[in-house]
Amino acid sequence: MEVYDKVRKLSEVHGNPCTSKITYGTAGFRAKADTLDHVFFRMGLLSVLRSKLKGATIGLMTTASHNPECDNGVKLVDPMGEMLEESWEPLATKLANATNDELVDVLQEIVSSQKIDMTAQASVFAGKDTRPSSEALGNAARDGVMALEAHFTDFGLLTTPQLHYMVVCKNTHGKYGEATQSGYYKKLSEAFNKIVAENGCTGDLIVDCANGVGAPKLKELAKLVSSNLKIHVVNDGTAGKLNEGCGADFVKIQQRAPNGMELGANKRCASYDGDADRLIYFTLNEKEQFVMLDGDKIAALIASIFKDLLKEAGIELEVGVVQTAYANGSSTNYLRGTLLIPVSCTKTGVKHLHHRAKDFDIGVYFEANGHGTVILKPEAEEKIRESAGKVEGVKQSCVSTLLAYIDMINQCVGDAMSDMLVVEAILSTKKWSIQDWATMYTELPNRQLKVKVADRSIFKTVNAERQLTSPVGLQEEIDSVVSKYNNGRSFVRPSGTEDVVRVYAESDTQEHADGLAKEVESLVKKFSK
Ligand code: NG1
Ligand code: ZN
Repeated sequence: MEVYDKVRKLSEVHGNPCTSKITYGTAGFRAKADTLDHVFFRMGLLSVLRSKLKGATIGLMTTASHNPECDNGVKLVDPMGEMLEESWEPLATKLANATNDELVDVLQEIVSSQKIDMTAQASVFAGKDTRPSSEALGNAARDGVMALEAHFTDFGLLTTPQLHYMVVCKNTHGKYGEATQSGYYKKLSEAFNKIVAENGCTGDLIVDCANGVGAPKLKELAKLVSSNLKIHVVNDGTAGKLNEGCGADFVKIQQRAPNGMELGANKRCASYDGDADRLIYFTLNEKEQFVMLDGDKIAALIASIFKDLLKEAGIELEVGVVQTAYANGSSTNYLRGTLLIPVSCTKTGVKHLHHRAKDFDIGVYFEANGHGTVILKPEAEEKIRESAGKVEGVKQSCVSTLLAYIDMINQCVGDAMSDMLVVEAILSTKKWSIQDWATMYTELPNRQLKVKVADRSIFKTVNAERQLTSPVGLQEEIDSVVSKYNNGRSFVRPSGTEDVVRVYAESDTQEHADGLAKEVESLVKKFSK
């Protein structure tokens, strides 16, 4: 049977009910799970076209990250572990929304506009999170891949960053590592153990896995680092619901501990999100107050260790940090003013941060919500590797520590497990408690709100999403409200993943940050009518 006939036949099984339009956004497609069957089938098809075009393996991840359990989503991973190239997002949207009758025409249109050789080989790697709907949706994607007669490798349950890792390992023919789960755990744990064994056991760490896929995966990793770090997994999916009252997003937004966790002064606690690509730390201080260490603080910790190690090793490379507008103002000031590290600001969405981080020899990028990693220019990595054979003594040990950090980092994408080991290793080398880390700088109190509006597309932003150009007149009113607050800063942007407008506000006290957020929320409502 001709492949397009196969597509037609299977598209009857995975038909588009044409009840709503869906858009490929920052996090791929995300919606209620029971509306997505045809979308998954079609993303299976699209991943094959992309694979044929690139002559490389493409990743397909089934997850809706921190969204509620009833949602699901799909995103494609490009050959070097990056998010799907932006120019393909409209193609994905068009294919997902085509009627059943239009499907093959749209597919052929993509083949001809992208000049895809349909006789080329194709391979797709798939992974999924623990949502009840993930299995069936993953199978719909598999049907799409099979319809176009491509090679399909199903890894089953994986964290999002693990899938990115597998794709890169495969496409670099093992140079980045072995494309297996055991290869992943081995690479990370060996690097961690190497650094930490010299400094002694770092004690206990309690990790809330959001009742998601991070739980079984972290339990595997924990076994391999147990002599140097005691990891206790809570919210492991055996009792609670995914992302309900737990997980990195809950902790960050609610600014409080997740369910199922007992805090204590100086006790190290952390939360992952539902697909384990975000990481947030928290603890209680001596006054029993909740203290959160978010993506900004993780970035500051990692950037500082890289800067120190490079200096001690006598290697000249520039370390820079990339943030978004959600970064706390104190973190930006601390990085620039105290650590003397350059900071760039981009639009929300990791693909923007990842791209900008390439401007630096060593680019540390994190969203405040705990999603981020470190990337090195190949020349920078080479320079560090080369210096290993040329220096001695303390310098030599700094270079070998740097190389261990490089092995521990998942350069493909933000990775909660990898970032967590990096943080733990740094605390161990610096002999810092979580409280020492927390006092690197003090955050300005802040508040994030979601506002439901009739049409969020009327909100248009510029200047890395820090200012609005539409609705006309709203920005001026926000500016005027902000000017009344000490250290006030606030901005408004439409969410790319939820049907809401987000308001962010910070000021000198929590009361003021809350007040500013409320005032801006009222303005948003006023201009949405
Ligand atoms: P939106 O919904 O566009 O704000 C959220 C996060 C992003 C990013 C994406 C993808 C915030 C404020 N926004 O995007 O940083 O992580 O989800 O999951 O945290
Ligand atoms: Zn996530």
